[in-house]
Amino acid sequence: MFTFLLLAALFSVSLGANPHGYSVDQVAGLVIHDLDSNGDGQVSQAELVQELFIKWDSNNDSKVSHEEFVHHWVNTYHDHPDTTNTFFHNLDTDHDKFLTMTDIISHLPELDQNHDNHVTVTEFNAFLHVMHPDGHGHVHGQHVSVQPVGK
Ligand SMILES: *[C@@H]1O[C@H](CO)[C@@H](O)[C@H](O)[C@H]1NC(C)=O
Ligand SMILES: [Ca+2]
Ligand SMILES: [Ca+2]
Ligand SMILES: [Ca+2]
Repeated sequence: MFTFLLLAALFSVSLGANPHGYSVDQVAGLVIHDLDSNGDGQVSQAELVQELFIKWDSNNDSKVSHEEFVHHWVNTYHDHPDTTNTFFHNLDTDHDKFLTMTDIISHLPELDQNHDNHVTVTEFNAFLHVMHPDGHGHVHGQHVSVQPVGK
């Protein structure tokens, strides 16, 4: 049993997979549940902004730093720190090491594919599969290309 656990731990570290064994689909469900403050099963832009820039912003500078993001994501969703680093890098479209409204706006076409100002579980799931290294949508060493809105 111990050997099995040790091997399982080594295996998951080498793959950068979630140490608790959560799949990307499961994490997407957990994230939506946390972001959906009014419980209608969808995440509005207001709910997304409130969660990120109030709850995840430990030093209250209205930006989510790399450290704030990794700390919150790893603690809440039990993801591997290396995987989370890559995920943050993919989310940080302008590569300033902060998640700001600029990054969120650039992801909106993918997050909210039918443009109704809400992100459904299905939409978030698809988004996470593109952005998250365990979703197999990311080729190592390449950035996922996203077209910013209004530029
Ligand atoms: C940030 O704001 C929250 C809520 O207003 C407060 O509890 C917390 O102490 C603040 N943190 C810092 C570092 O200012
Ligand atoms: Ca909601
Ligand atoms: Ca901050
Ligand atoms: Ca940024």
